[in-house]
Amino acid sequence: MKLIGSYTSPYVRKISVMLLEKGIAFEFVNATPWEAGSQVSEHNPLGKVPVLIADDGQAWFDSPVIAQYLELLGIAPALLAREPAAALWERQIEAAADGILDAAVLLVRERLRPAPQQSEDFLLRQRDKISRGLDWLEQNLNDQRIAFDPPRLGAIAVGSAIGYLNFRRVVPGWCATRPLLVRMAGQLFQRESFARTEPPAS
Ligand SMILES: N[C@@H](CCC(=O)N[C@@H](CS)C(=O)NCC(=O)O)C(=O)O
Repeated sequence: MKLIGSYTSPYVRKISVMLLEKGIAFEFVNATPWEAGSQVSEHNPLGKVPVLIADDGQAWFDSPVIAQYLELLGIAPALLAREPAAALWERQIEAAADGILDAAVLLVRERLRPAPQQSEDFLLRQRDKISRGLDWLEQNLNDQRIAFDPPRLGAIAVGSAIGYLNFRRVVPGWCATRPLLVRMAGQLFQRESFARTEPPAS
């Protein structure tokens, strides 16, 4: 099995953590989708990472589909509940974490543009999505609706999202009012799977 991606991508991290938690051996193929001539679009027409190349040669994207594929292999531990409604809720948490990431990645890309070309409205819109998404996660942690010890898919997605917010300093101070998320992230980051997939210092 091959995972094509970059070490700084939080979506790739989510899949790497899943593979490590399940003890599935894989080859990591480092590819930066933003570079001209990147091989990523040969496997994913959308030109995005992660892409998983299964042992039968099938290329799978994007990360929620890859997550589902890995679960279908039936390798323990299961990271989605067997019960359909509980599994759907797990996917909802994943969608919230991925949505926070979508906004964070857009915000980071916008900030790379020359200052006069950056749109304050656009930046504000993304910050609002991140902030509301984090509040939603905090509330659901408070309601004990997010399992993270041991983590399942939702918690793995949340850990990957928080790791990216910290890594890119997207919304400094996010932790000041969200103690449950801070505690959850602290606990997740102690796991070997998260320690081994930390984004490189840049
Ligand atoms: N929804 C996709 C998002 C993946 C994504 O946006 N990956 C970024 C890297 S963090 C990427 O490859 N961007 C390249 C591009 O948008 O052209 C997933 O969950 O896999």
